[in-house]
Order: sequence, then C-alpha cells, then structure tokens
Amino acid sequence: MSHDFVKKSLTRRGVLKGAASGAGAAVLGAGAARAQGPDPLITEKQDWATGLGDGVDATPYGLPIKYEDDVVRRNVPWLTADPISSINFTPIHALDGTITPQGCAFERHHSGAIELKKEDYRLMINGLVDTPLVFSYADLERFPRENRVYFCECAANTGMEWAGAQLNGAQFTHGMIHNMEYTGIPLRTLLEEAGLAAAGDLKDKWVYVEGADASSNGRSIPMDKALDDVLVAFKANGEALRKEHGYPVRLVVPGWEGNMWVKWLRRIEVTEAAVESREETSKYTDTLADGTSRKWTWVMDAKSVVTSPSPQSPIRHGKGPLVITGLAWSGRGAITRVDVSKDGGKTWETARLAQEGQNKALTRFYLDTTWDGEDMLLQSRAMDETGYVQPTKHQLREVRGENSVYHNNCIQTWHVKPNGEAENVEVS
Ligand SMILES: Nc1nc2c(c(=O)[nH]1)N[C@H]1C(S)=C(S)[C@@H](COP(=O)(O)O)O[C@H]1N2
Ligand SMILES: [Mo]
Repeated sequence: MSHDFVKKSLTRRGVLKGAASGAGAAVLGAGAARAQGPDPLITEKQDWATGLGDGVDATPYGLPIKYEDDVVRRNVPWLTADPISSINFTPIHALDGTITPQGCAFERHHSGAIELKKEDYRLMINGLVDTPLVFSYADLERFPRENRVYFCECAANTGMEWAGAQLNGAQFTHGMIHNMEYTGIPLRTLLEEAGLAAAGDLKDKWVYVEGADASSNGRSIPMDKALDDVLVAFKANGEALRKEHGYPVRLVVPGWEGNMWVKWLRRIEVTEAAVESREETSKYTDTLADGTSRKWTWVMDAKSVVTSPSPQSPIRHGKGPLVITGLAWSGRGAITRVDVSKDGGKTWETARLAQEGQNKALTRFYLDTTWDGEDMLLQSRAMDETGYVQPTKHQLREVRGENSVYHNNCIQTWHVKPNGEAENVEVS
C-alpha cells in the first residue's frame, strides 16, 4: 500500500469535490487535499469523454458493470456434500445501505431451486378451515397487498464459529442474511378467506406450511404468529422473486429463522398441533451445554457485524479519516443502538444509525472515525427495542456450550492490522 497512491487518490477527491469550498479539505484532514502535481485524469482528455457509450438497448435487463464482478455470492464447498442441498453467502462486505439486491442474496435449498411457472402455480389451504381453498397465482393478485422490508437470516448463519474463529470474511461468517422489500398478502387475509371458525379456539392451533420442491421443507408455525405479520409474498425489491428465492410465491416470516420462510409455497394446513417435521426436530434444534436440546427457537435474536473494514474489505488507505460500517438486526423489533469497539470490547463508542431502526429489518450503522494505523480489535454490539443486548461469544457459550450450530448471535471480532488487513479472531 504505497503512500503515494493514497495522496494521489485523495487529491483527486479533493479536486472533484471542490477543495475550493473548503468542505472537502475539512473531511480529508489538513494537507490531504493539496495538489500533488498534474493528474492525467484531470489534465488529459479521456476515451469515455470523446467516444460514444452503449445504446439504451445494450442491456434490456442490466447486470452490474464488469468492474464490480467480485460482488457475488460465494459458497464454502466443504460445508455441504454437494451444491444441491447447499448454501451460498451474500457479499455483505461489499454492499452498503440495507437492501440486498436479489442477484447476490444468499440461497439455501434442500433439494435444489425449482422452476415453477406462474400458470402452474397452486396454493392450497386445508385442514381446520371452513372451506378448503386452492388459489392460482392470478387469484392471489386480486387480494389487497402490502409492502414491507424484512431481513431473512438462516439459523445456521455464523454457525461455523462456535468452537473458534473459522472463516475469514464477513460474507462467510455472517452472509446467510438478506433484506428485501416484499410485496405480498398478509397470511391472515388468506386464512380468513378460508374461514377459521372450524378451527375453534385459535389459541393453540398451528399452520403447517410446505413448499413445492422435493424437500417440501415443511414447518409448523403457531397461529398467533401466522395471524400477526406473516406475508405470502410474490415480489421482492419491486420485481418478481428470483427462482432461487421461491418464484413465484414464498412465505415471509418476519424476525423468525430463515428455514420457516418456505419457498415455492404450495400448501398451508391449519392443524391441531405442530407437525414436528424433520426441519423442526432433528434440524434447527439447538444443542445445549448439558447435551439436551432446546426446541423451537424461532426468533432471531439481536445481532450485528462490522462489514468494513473486514477480512475481505481491508483498509486500503493510510492514516486519517476512516469509515467503519456494518449491519445490525433483531427478530424482536427495531434496533435502537449499535456500539463499536476498537479494543476488543474494553471501550465502546456509539455508532450513527443511517436511519432509525426498522421493525425486523437490517439497520446500517457508521462510525466516522480517525485511524492512526494502530492495531484494532473491531467489534460491534447491537441493542434492540426490548432492551436486549447482543452477547459476547463467552456469554453465549455459558448458556449454549460449544456443540451448538444454530442461533449464534455473538459479538464478532476482526483484528485490523497496521497494514490495513483484517482477520477473523476471537478475544477472551
Ligand atoms: N421450499 C423450500 N423452502 C425453503 C428452503 C428449501 O430448501 N425449500 N430452505 C429454507 C432455508 S433453510 C432458508 S435459510 C431460507 C433461505 O431463503 P433464500 O434461499 O431465499 O435465501 O429458505 C427456506 N425455505
Ligand atoms: Mo436455513
């Protein structure tokens, strides 16, 4: 990392952003915006300013420019036996804001992503309802719909980190998460259409939801959640769901573990009791320190991670202004505060939330700070509207032992070195 380059790039910024106004200089620090000699990007005519660009029809559906082709989903081949029943990870280290573009939002499927046409789509509601119903996609489009932003986190996110620091990158340690604006119909609306009187007292009733793929990924959801904020969604970020996210219709179960967000949703059965399917017994159950298993931990507790700097997003500039940024979320509601530590949790500074925390959605935080090239043990700690504080790894292990996989929401540490590189570490 040459100091020359640093000065050069800052010079360019200073010139373009108007060093004359003084504002740029104030941000960059005294001297940083001073000219370092002629910059060909400023003094010479460039190709892009003299020739013509692409016509409007070159990319009827656009992809990111080629210079961004490293901002992609990645998998960890050794994690699963094959790529069909597998997982890949959102490049959270390279994104900003809160909305995850569908094209790089993590995928998790148990029997592969299926191709299901809207015309072939059917959704059945049966079981303890007055009138069992079957909806086509066109039927669903005629119900009043809502737009809501939610995060979806796989319960296995950060699951490899229980025993010690494992994977070197926020994408791999925390990338089983995405955050999208869903368009959908409240599940309550469809259940009421089928009539719930036949179910009697709803207090102890359940809905069993399953997908059209071979795995079916069946899950039981208690009725109070089903009637609360669950959506039957058919659009994400304004456009149709991608195949891999459940086209044409998926379930959105705000704040609860990703496994319950059934894709290619085909059936909703109102039941007397939980079905106790594979996905809610032998899988997605937490092994505790004493060897017993804790079942049904649906809610994703408050969690956060610094996305930059991080192992895949090292500091590429010298001393001076540094933007530390990351994501925070809680399945219990809104994030109210995020603290950042540079010394492994000894001292904390309160970060700036880009926007007030939203209900069960990602919150972006920033710490606009100064870096003097010192070693940092970077951490972030989230708090939510219930007063819950994200635990340290040590605190979590006291309750859960070391044999857990799911629901690891502990504080993450990155060791940022004087050369700007960062590494996944654990502090005691
Ligand atoms: N039908 C079906 N739904 C499914 C799955 C599946 O394999 N089949 N995987 C589940 C799991 S474990 C997770 S974490 C989320 C992931 O959603 P995504 O692939 O859109 O990221 O979908 C859930 N819904
Ligand atoms: Mo999952």
